[in-house]
Amino acid sequence: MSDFTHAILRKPGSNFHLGLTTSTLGAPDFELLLRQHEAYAAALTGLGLNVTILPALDIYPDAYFVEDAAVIVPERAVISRPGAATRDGEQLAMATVLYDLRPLRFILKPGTLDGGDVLIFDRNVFIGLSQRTNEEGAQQLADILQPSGYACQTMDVEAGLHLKSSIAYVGQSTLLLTEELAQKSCFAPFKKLVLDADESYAGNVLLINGHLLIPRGFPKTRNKLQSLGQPIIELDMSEARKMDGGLSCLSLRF
Ligand code: CIR
Repeated sequence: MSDFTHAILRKPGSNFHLGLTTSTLGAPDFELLLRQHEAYAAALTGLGLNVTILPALDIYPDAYFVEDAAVIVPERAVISRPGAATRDGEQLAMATVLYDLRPLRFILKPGTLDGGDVLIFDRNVFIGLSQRTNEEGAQQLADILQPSGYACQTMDVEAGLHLKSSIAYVGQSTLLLTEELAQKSCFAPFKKLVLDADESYAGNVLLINGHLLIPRGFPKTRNKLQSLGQPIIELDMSEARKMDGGLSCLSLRF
């Protein structure tokens, strides 16, 4: 899926620094995060998307990483069940937003699933088993999507927070991915652009309506992506990165 008409974002709250992170990049700056978030929203608007920005949800400091709360396909929205205890509840706030937009299904206990572990393009669904997504959650998602014609495969996430920390679909049957993921047999049918190890953060990019949104500051990845001939938009992601977030995490696109 790369043609979208809508995106849902949530404004970061001023207590966002209380969110989960493993980063050692230093203390994040709230004002700068807000500016980067606004630039992100403006980029999506500029690509023709109708962008909804939900208000900050202070009881869940990670809630602006809305991608984790749901998986949206044309047929339905699957409300996730976050694997991190401090995030469990964000999905219910998102369910109230998606209720009018799609028939809802829910990942249920003991399943856990974060949207960041779900890579969907065309009718392919790759689900990462991570610290956040367990086998039960992955199986529930597969059971929900397979009847609509989605081919679902699961794999272990051996590095990074989520599967999509290390892989993105960039169009033209091509994946941008780490060397480690490039070895997996499930990705054999696709063309590959392999990330340099020192630019692995740039594995989280977005293909939206024929344009690639990429994080600023990763010149080797930018050069690789230029070979595809699609317009590239660079966005500053320094502050979300300090909270283990990437470009895809900041929106739900559909
Ligand atoms: C967390 O650890 O859950 C947040 N601080 C970051 C979530 C990033 N989301 C994503 O990659 N989809």
